[in-house]
Amino acid sequence: MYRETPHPIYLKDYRPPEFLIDQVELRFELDPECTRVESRLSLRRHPAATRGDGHLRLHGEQLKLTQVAIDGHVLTPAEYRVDGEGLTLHRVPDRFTLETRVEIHPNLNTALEGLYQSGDLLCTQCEAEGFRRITYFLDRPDVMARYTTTLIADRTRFPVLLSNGNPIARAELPDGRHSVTWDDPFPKPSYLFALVAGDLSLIEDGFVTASGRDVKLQIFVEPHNLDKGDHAMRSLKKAMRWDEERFGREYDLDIYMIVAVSHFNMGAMENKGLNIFNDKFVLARPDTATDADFDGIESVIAHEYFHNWTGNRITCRDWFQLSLKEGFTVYRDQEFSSDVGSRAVKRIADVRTLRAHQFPEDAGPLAHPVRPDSYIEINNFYTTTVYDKGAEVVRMQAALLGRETFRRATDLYFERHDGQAVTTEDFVRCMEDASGRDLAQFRRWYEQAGTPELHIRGEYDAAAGTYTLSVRQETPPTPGQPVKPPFHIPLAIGLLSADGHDLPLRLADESEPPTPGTRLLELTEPEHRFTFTGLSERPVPSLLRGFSAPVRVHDDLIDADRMFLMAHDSDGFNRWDAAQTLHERLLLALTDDAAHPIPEDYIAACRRALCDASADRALLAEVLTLPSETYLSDRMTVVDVDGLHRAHRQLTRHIGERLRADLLAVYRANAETGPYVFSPEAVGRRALKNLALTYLVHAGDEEGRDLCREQFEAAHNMTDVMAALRLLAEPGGVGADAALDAFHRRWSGESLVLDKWFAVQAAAPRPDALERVMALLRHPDYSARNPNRVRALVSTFSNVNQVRFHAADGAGYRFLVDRVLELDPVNPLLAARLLKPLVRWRRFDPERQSLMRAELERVLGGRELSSDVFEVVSKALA
Ligand code: 0A1
Ligand code: ZN
Repeated sequence: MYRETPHPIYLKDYRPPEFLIDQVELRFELDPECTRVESRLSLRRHPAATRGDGHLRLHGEQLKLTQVAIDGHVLTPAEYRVDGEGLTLHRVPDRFTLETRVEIHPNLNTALEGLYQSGDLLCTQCEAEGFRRITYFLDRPDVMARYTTTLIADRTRFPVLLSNGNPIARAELPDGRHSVTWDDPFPKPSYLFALVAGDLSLIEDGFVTASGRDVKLQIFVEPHNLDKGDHAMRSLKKAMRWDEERFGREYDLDIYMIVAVSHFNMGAMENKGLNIFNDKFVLARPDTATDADFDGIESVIAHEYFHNWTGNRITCRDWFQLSLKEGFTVYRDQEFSSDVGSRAVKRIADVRTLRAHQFPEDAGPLAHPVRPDSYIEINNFYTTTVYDKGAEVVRMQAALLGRETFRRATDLYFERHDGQAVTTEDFVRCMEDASGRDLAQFRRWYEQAGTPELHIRGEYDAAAGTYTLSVRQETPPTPGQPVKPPFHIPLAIGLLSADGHDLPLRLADESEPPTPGTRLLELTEPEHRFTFTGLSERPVPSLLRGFSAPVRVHDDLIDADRMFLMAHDSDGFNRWDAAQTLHERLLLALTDDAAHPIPEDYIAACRRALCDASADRALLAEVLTLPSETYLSDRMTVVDVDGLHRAHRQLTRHIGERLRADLLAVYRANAETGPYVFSPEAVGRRALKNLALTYLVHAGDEEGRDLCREQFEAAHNMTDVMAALRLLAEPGGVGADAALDAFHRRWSGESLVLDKWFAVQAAAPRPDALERVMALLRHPDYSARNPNRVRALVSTFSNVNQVRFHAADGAGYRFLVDRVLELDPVNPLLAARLLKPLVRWRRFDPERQSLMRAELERVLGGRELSSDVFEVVSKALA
């Protein structure tokens, strides 16, 4: 909490640390009320450091220091100084041992950073700056040390004691306590430190690495969750094998541990050898978790595992380089999911996320480059830009280099930088050195914020047999970056013949006959013209295939072209994208004018897609899913909240009515028969079936409603149950309360399922949604201390239920700010994240703007704020 304006930290001020730490010995006497931490650090002056004032400053927050000694001599208070940010030691030798003793209070740690209590467990979260809440340290990622950690705790309450690396000693102590000592042979930054203590059950398996080493795999869960860890274990083994095959990366320790905890601010954390997970990304059983949950587990397990090389073995020099590990690791987990599932469907899901979250961020007051150049609170920079746009930036380099060269470049990166803390610049240099390419201009993707816009026009010259694409790029200004020189953009395209086949793409000056298919054009100038020759008919262009760059495209295609692409494009992603654009244009037209005609050929195209028996069902479900109201709102200059909601309903109902017979047939053809299987095929079937059900129920179809109730009651699996419950909870849903009550009774002991119960009510756009949400705040199962529960209720309402959150009277805004103010002293990271939907305030009509703005000002006024919340609100209002 601060009183004065907090200061930003700038990349340009980066200096190497004055001291390095080689060895860390930690000893914890664990107790929820008061834990004693003794640390012994071997420090030496950095050989390259400029000689400063001779003092050493260590980070430390909320620590009670009881003793400090240098080389065995206990210091007097005159020899050091403690303030709110750390410990300063006056005039220290060039090489010495520092011993400190502190006390901390895990049970009072509601921020969930540092050492905290989650249920009956004790666990840590140190990224980004949590380690300084455990002991005094140089808590920055470019200080890499070897750790030996001894944990001492009551044997009955805390039978399992875990930390990074390998266990090297155990002892039973006479006072009912026991101790375990862990040694991590790999030097690591403090943000990768972890410990866990508690009564945990174990799921154990093994993995033999490519070079024949045995690795013990352990997943620790609370005893009642022992039957929900199999999918996580399967996913882990798949990820380990894939990383060997695709990136040549082997696991390096003898043991790999995952612990599932119920109180966690984010998804999971890649601590060396001891990943700590939000239990939402570990626990799954077909009756408790949906296909989306199974998917999420597979990719988060993979993500954390992949961090062992991209993050841990090679880490970030400073937090401005966060995307070095996050962008690359997201790219790796996306590629993993594409390889084990369907590439097009995965790409669609990732682009949906990017467009729904990253594009708005990049166009709003919190826009920042993939490698930011300043921050107030680093917790606010775990953003979709750093993660998802960062992954796109890696993906573009992979595309520019080509598969084999990119693999050589990543091999070089792993070899050159193993054991180091490096920068995104080091990464790009490896791409250059392995390929011989000049990526000077490409580096702007790391430096410039904002989403480039491509304006593309096509011109067919029948006489010459040529087709010319004119491409112009421009990038709107973002805070602090008014003018942007052009980006280096890989633009993948294809040209389709009238019968729907890929044509050869031969540029005017080329002699080699190219093979038909996709071609990668490179944009470097503000404008380009590409002329393709040898075309005897006007082709239909398929632009930005596979979403080859994170840009917005404005083209001159007509609806008939899009329907053609929707039916014929060899690029699955672009088939989907053509459909999305059609849906979007129609929805926006209906928003402006409810009487806008819904074209027959559009309905026919939807029917064709629905009945395409040969296509991947998951892809069809994506093609036929309308863009969300939140996404559509980003496509309007001034968001028309009510108009969008009405148009969305209107089109959904219309499709449901017009395609009724086909929808019923598709529903029946894809009905669940045997036991639940998590396979791309089965997931696709459920997705298409539940989409069909959604259209039918929205159309008020009696048969559809019966099927919905039957599906809810049959309770084959949580995917189907939730799909049905979501529809029952809609406005006008008959028997909603009975269904919700039954669901609650059935699942009262399962926290993650109860989150779904809260979320489904928060998302339902009933007129009384806010009242229900407010009543749920008082429900005995609600807890502001559990981030998953807060997200289920509060974030779902404010992010998903657009029409009710943005109610014209401003009650939704008031509700959200009340929650933020309540939560800020408890968990600032979470409070700052909750604020996100208000940051877009300038996109709304004047009345809503002033209501949203007033609420943001209410946050700023009055009481003390965390730096997390302060940064978001002050930037939102700037
Ligand atoms: N590095 C983790 C994400 C993470 C970041 C911060 C946390 O606590 C403040 C926790 C997790 C990942 O990318 O998976
Ligand atoms: Zn990550």
